[in-house]
Amino acid sequence: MSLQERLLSIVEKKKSNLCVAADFENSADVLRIAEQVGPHICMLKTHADILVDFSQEFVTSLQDLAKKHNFLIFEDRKFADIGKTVQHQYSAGTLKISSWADVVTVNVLPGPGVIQGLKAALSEQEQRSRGCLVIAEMSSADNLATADYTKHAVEIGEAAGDFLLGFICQHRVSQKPGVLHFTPGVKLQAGGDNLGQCYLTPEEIVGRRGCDIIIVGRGICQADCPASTAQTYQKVAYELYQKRQ
Ligand code: 5BU
Repeated sequence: MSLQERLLSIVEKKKSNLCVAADFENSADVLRIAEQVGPHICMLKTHADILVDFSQEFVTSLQDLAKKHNFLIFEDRKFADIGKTVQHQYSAGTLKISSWADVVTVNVLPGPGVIQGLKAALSEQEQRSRGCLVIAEMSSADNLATADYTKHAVEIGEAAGDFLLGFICQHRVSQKPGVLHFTPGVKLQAGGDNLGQCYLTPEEIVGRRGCDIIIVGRGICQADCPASTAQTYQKVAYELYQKRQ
């Protein structure tokens, strides 16, 4: 089963196109949220470089939760260097991301070599079970992803074959069959934070703009009850997604 097929089967089985962004400094908090929202998500997104106590034990516990609740692990690393450097950043260092993350994000500003660098870190078998999301657009105010940049990012992503799981974007950017659209900057109420983040609603993102997977961080993690809030996002987003199928 390809990674695309794996994700889509989780989406269908769990009736969830929700990815929760677990942005915490302590691994215990990431694990706690993963346990709470696990039944309601298709993916859990991490920023492992935020953690003050990253460890192999954390990775093992996260993988156990991913198995228990059936979700993919998505490290939002935003690789953005020459291929050779990215190859090492992906597989080596203290994080050894390629050993535990099913999915990673990549900025294609350096050109196609950045994706070749990621692939070079993996065996052929690993390449089939891992994938990348190319950042085609961002949710932050006044970002530099112009329409022209987005068009080129999509071309580079589409040329990556099966290693491309999809795009990070604010609207549907690719017509290629099987390519998925993942969108951060989502909250039940549109708005923003004080550092440039811009939020749109699931209705806008999934319903009108045709994106597939919503990525929600603070809207769920800072709620009084993350589990029931995740369930609300799950229900709203999946209904909109299903209506489109
Ligand atoms: P929030 O708490 O829902 O605002 O978190 C959004 C997450 O998505 C956070 O981890 C960001 O790093 C990530 N993100 C984003 O917000 N906007 C983007 O364009 C990209 C990633 Br790419």
